[in-house]
Amino acid sequence: IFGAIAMAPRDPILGITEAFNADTNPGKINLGVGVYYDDNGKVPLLDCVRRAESVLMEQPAPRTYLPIEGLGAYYKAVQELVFGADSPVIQEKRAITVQALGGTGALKIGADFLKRFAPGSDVYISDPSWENHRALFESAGFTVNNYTYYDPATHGVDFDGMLAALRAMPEGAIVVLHACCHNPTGADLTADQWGQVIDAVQEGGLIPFLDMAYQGFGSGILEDGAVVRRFVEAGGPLLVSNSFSKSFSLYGERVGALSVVASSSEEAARLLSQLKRIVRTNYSNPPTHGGKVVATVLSTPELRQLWEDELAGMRVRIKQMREELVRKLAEKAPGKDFAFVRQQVGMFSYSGLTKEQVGQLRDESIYAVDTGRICVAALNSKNIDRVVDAIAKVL
Ligand code: PLP
Ligand code: TYF
Repeated sequence: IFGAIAMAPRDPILGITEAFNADTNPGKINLGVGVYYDDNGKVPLLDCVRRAESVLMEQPAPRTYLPIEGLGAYYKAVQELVFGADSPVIQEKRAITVQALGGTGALKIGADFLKRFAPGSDVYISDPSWENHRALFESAGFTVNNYTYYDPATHGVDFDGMLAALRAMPEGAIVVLHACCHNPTGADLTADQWGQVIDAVQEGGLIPFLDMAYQGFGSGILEDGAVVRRFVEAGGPLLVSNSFSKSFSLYGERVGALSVVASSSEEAARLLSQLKRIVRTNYSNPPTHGGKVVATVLSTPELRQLWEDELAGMRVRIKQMREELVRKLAEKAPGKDFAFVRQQVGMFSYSGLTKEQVGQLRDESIYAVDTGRICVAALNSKNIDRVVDAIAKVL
């Protein structure tokens, strides 16, 4: 019965890591996967996480099942982070949040929920978007379309094109928007452009699904979350997936959440009951450790401050690497303008390198995505010169 099953395609990004791991060159550099590395090229274990874990170790607790929707202290802390502590949707009990298996798990619960209650809608994702968005919504049963987003000529957003695409979407369409730090391009909307997007979503009767995997990596925790609050103020249905994989450097613990905003507390209770049904039939209830760590950090003032400082440290280091990359490339590859890298935000940059050039970099054991996406957060003071020299050579 399994004899005719074909080999599935590899994940293009995680496949790069496989190739990187197999490379025996000690000088190899992985700019492929979206993971934050510190200046020593290591994935950090944040101090706030280490300290929260020792607090938890001092109070060993039995591992019973968590509630289906997750740890109460966790989803409450997530709501305050995502919507703002003084948000009316929290006070009015119109926001519901379920703990999820990372941002991916949150998207999947949201996708299954929408397929059940908006089965005729199509999903629209940015062109380009995170590789997994399309596959994930398709596997939930949706037809997935692209909306215009990136303009290779400016290395920024084709905003007129995006707005036209939003206005052409049928009523009830589900539009997936990157709340901040767009993956893969690094090109974000301005505050004014967000206002126009919100208007178009409202006027078109679209269902916005904000994916926030990088809160705190752009301009700050509050600044990056501002778009969520603006959507809330505008009213209407809203889904938000968020992830702590990057902001807590807790990739393997799978900590994220899905939040849904309802029009009343009574509607919220019904939505929560349906989300719980989806969770129950998928994995029953989420794991404890990551949720406890994040809840402990977010609800302990001292650890919370430490987290905010450590997150700011990651954000600032990425910005420094952008500056360095632009400055060094201007020296080594004069005549090629990389100033746009400074305008891009978050972990990634669409560098403009072609597939052939990415292939040539790989011959030097420098790994990037075929689309030219590089993870700026994988650059450091020790490897940047080698990267710059190699890019200058392939240009
Ligand atoms: N959404 C976007 C835009 C991402 O870049 C990522 C990357 O990791 C995710 C969701 C998934 O997050 P997680 O690793 O927490 O599942
Ligand atoms: O875009 C990235 O590199 C990160 C990590 O299937 C990632 O979001 C990549 C692919 C994938 C899961 C995570």
